[in-house]
Amino acid sequence: MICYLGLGSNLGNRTAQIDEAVSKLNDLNNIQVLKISDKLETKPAGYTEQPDFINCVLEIETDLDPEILLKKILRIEEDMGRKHNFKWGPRKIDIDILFYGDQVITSSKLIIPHRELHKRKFVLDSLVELSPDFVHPVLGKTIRDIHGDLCQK
Ligand code: PH2
Ligand code: MG
Ligand code: MG
Repeated sequence: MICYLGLGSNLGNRTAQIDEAVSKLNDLNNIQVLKISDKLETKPAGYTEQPDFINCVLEIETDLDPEILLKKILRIEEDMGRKHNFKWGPRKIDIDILFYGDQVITSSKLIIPHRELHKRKFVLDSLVELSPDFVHPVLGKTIRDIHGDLCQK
């Protein structure tokens, strides 16, 4: 399955932590990192009283089920010293599943596609670089069009 992951960091050595997360993901047996977007420095969205982020998006190939993929991701976030203090607060590393192929998943643990991605320029700027023709399975629009809509607002 082709999946897209959003990575972000706004505490500590942000770029090094993004790189470390990419290699930890790629080191897992069932994940191959296929593409890495440019790393962008971005202003915090949502809760704005926190440092700027470094963000990027990965395209990966995996045969892990979404719940297992999530467990592996949470394990990497924990290993890298992320403290789950408060929603949308500062963090050393955040790894979000943006898309899991064209699957739509709404469980108590997992919502895919990521709920906020179509509103977040920092995600769409990187997604459009990797995969402009990818169709959002809920909105039925390409990343190019969603990005274009957001930039016009
Ligand atoms: N993540 C958030 C909240 N706000 N803003 C930016 N620029 N980048 C992020 O990764 C980010 C954010 C919650 O996960
Ligand atoms: Mg996030
Ligand atoms: Mg997260």
